[in-house]
Amino acid sequence: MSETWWRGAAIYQVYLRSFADGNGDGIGDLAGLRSRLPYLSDLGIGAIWLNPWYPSPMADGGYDVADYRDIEPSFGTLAEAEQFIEEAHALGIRVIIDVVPNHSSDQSAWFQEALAAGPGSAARERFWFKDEPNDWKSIFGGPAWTQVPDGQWYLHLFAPEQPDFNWTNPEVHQEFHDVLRFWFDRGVDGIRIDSAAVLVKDFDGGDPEGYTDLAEVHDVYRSWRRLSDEYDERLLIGEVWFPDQERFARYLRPDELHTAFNFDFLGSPWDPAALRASIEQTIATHVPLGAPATWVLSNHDVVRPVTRYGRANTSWDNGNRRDGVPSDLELGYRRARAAALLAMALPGSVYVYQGEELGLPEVEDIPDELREDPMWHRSGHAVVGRDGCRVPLPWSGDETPFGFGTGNPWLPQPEAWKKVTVEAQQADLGSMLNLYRTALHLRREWLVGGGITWLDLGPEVLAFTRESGLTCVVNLAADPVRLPPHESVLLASGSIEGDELPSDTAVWLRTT
Ligand code: TEU
Ligand code: CA
Repeated sequence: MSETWWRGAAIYQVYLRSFADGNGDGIGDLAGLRSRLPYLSDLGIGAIWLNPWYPSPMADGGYDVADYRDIEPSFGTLAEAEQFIEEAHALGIRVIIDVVPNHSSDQSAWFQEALAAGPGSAARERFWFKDEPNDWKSIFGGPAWTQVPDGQWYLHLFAPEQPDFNWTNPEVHQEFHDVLRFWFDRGVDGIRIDSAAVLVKDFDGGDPEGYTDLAEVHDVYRSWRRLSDEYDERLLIGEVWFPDQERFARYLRPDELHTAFNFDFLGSPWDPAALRASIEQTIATHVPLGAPATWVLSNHDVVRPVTRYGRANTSWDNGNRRDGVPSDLELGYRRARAAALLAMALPGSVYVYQGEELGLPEVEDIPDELREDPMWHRSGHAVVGRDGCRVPLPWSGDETPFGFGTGNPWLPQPEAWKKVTVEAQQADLGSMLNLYRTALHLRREWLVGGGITWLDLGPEVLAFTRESGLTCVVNLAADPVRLPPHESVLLASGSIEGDELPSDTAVWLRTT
């Protein structure tokens, strides 16, 4: 099998409205991203995945797409997006965009047409309009149905501003084929498929989750794979949240998606047995399929690792975010550094969510009136939601907006972030940023291809060797552990004294 770029890539996730603001309106945009491409190139990443960049009323941070063939005006223009793709390519960086096939925006042309055309019309058949709703609940809280003035109800698994498409309608299939072509023709290298497992619905089975992983959803991805195979080296990556590895694996069959996010690893607690089990299970699932594993520690939906790993319960659970649960951030930071070296040493591709490389914690004190996440609003304020991992990045300087732009950022940045700006961290050899940068560069040289061989350094230590001769050791025990024989230390997440690796520390050793 040929080694395509995505098999071992380090993929950097850009949440555009919080990355860098080029025009001073407080919202990140393409101009800001383009101006920071040298930063990303220097960091050593191979690809960028951007969250949705389409015109959107932003009821769910852009996951309510009004037009799949254009760019959100506050982000820039289609011409700028094309320039960005070209500039990224010139730096050897691939571009992955987000496609949202489960739902659109209530402001999309199709949904507006459906509202106007009325019950029984062909336009309504592109969505799920019913005379009577069932008892399904929205993933963001509240009912999954909203009534329109003529009395019909439409389905939205997420916010009411996100009506679900009817995937039994061939027009919907055709539309998304056209959308994929539209972007592949513009040089996009990959598609991240949002909420990939919930497209197909079964209203008659009486199952309260009659939308999760229905057999027909695989037909959609088989046809997408045929389409992407007409192009050169394009990647399809699915957002598939499943504890069940067998069902997860079905998305990675050779005629379906190339990869899917490894949320099992993300959700694993900072515990040696749990992490080892997750790694082994991941590899066991992927190897027979010939699909590369992905290693993910964070994204725009989950509490930042520094905060997660400093809590008493270090696992991640979508249904219980533990917002506001106290965290020992110093401990969390140490562990997040070690976790980064672990994730980057494993075979497959690795995802880095913007700000992870700066060691940013979750921002937990956003004033309620500034919160935007529909999870917060739809849950009746019972769930704080995801704004805390979406705060605009600190780039430089001593006060907000910390070089993010010139205007007031759309979410406030903590004052303490003056210590963790890109500028401050660049000057500090021991910073998280320099750890990530060094690791990402070493990874290109040392960590391509092959599997892992476990070393036994006791039950509380994760240790494995890659075919290149790099050995990764992570100490999850309370006490230091003696390092195995090695030629040199390539990189460590904390200070090593003699041959002793301290608790919650990881090291990359050269062993041959
Ligand atoms: O997330 C899908 C999903 O199932 C989420 O609801 C997840 O369970 C939630 O964020 C809890 O952490 C995708 C996107 O990643 C997310 O940002 C969108 O809000 C959602 O789809 C709807 O498009
Ligand atoms: Ca802007």
